[in-house]
Amino acid sequence: MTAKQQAAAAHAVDVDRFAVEAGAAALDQAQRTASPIARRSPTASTGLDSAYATQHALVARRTARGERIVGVKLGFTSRAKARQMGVDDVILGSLTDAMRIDDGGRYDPGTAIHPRVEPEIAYLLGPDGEDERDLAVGITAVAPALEVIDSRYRDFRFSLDDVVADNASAAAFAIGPWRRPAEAGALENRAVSLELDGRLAETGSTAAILGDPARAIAAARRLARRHGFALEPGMVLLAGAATVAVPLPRHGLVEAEVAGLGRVSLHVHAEEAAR
Ligand code: OOG
Ligand code: MG
Repeated sequence: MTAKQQAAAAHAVDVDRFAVEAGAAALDQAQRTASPIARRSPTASTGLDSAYATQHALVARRTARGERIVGVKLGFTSRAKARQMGVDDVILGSLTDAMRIDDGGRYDPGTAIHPRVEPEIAYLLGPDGEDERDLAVGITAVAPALEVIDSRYRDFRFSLDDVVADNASAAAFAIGPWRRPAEAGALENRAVSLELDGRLAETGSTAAILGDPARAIAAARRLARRHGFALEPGMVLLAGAATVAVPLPRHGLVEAEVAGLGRVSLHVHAEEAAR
């Protein structure tokens, strides 16, 4: 069995497949047409198991179209973010190659409904480690990152189940230069800034991410085991936002800096001809 099949087998949960597929189809359509939908109907099967099953079915639609899963993202590892969105639990979503923007590359906001951006830390996963007391175990590199999130729900409002089903609002991400963990040093309290066209939009600290972003690694492994994600060496882990998310402008330069780690940027530019 591949790691992926193992994760799926270990994770066979009893959910209403009809509700799961219907939810995934609606979210998929909302993302592809950049048109928001109402939150999941009150008659949809609810609960975290059903929400993760819906997310997996949603991502399976993308992989069936040729996208490849290249990593995972954590959501709500920062209290400020959780408070901003009115939820109180850490969640996991999948990242695909189609969501990846090169550092300094272009993002077309016209592909999203109401995109927001947030500064993050990215980890590159190595083989799973044995010693869980070592927070950074199984990590081969670390980098500053930008995440673009876009809820497929109207007004960017959702419950925890809703946002899990919606693949944790994942839309796009850019990763700055990778550094070896030993070279990067301890990351538990580094200044983080988010700039829009050179103007400071948000400042924060990596401490906002679970007190130390290295804790995100164990959190991701735990959620992955519990909810049927396969984590493989070479995958990216976005540890979660270090500040609240800010609305993405229609045009301009977005940059994040993590003190002593580096910078990452993306250019927001609408593809007028395509709209
Ligand atoms: C969910 C995604 C949260 C983070 O870094 O906390 C997230 C949302 O806020 O829509 O990506
Ligand atoms: Mg995020």
